[in-house]
Amino acid sequence: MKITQVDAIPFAIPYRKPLRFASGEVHAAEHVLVRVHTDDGVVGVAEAPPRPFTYGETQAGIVAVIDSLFAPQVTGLSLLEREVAHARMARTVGNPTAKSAVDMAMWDALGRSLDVSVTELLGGYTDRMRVSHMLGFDEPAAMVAEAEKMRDTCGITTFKVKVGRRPVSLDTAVVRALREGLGDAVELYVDGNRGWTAAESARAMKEMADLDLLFAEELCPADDVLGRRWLVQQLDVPFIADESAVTPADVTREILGGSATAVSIKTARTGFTRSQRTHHLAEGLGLEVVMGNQIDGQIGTLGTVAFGAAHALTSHRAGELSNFLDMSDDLLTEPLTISDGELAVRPGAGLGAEIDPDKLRHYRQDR
Ligand code: MUC
Ligand code: MG
Repeated sequence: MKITQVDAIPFAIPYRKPLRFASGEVHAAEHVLVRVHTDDGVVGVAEAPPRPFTYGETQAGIVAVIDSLFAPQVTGLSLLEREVAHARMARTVGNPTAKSAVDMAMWDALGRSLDVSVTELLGGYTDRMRVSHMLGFDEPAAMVAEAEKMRDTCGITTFKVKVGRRPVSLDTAVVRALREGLGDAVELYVDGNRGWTAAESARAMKEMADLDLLFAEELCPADDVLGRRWLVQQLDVPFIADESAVTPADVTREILGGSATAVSIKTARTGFTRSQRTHHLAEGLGLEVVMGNQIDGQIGTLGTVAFGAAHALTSHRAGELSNFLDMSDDLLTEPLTISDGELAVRPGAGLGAEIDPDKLRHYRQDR
């Protein structure tokens, strides 16, 4: 189970339609496939999605930091020495999705070596999760039509609505149209990606007070320390810290400071090893957890559902597992499917991600 090689392969797959939100937009999945090879001939895989608008990483930067720093640091280690791998990678600040992809590929390789799934290795609580679908910026009618399509074709009944535009009525009108169009049976929550000020957020939440929202996420920047605390104290729904709470220390600071009351766990940025720490912290603090989406492809989504399904707390709420539906293709031999509003963990060893060699040849950008 010794690591002999780590590959970082850039690839690009266009989106059918761009996803737009307050901090940015995505037109193509320009991600990095990470492969960890062992001396037994096992290959673990994971996917790193560069999100410059959230973490400052780029596709070229992820390839470079893995090739030049992380690959040499983990080569020669056993798959069971993940703490050593993390201690070494931690010498480099930042680069959360690059570190996480190395971590998840190590877990995938470990699962394959032991012939057990990653979900079983992590906790084995269940084998599926309810799915929450993310609705990017558009006209109200188009966003309602997309939600109806997701409900009718995939059985999805939980929707995260991107907000954070100005004037706030642009977004509150969408949420109202969704509630009126889809009725009381669906769950709705909003994510501002720091687009509003605290005062705008408070006004918007008042306007939506009758719309039975489940959560509000990252409506204004955490750096507006007093404003955000003021906002969170007056809400009657949990306020999720997403991009403001990547590390357990960030979560502690946001929660104890009164600037958030729930947390989003994204395996794309904390892998499995560090997501475990956030999960345990959330359990200890009594926080709601939502398994978030870093606009993942199918390999990344397998990572999210593998972790989410592994524990009671992380599988309680619908997980954000459907962004890959907006991509025109993917790298897996067998595409993921969402039915009856659920996504199942792939049966079999590791994450169950089998890469189609023809697709990889077609979409990779390094040759
Ligand atoms: C989300 O939950 O915010 C958009 C930006 C980002 O960092 O993640 C996505 C989804
Ligand atoms: Mg978010």
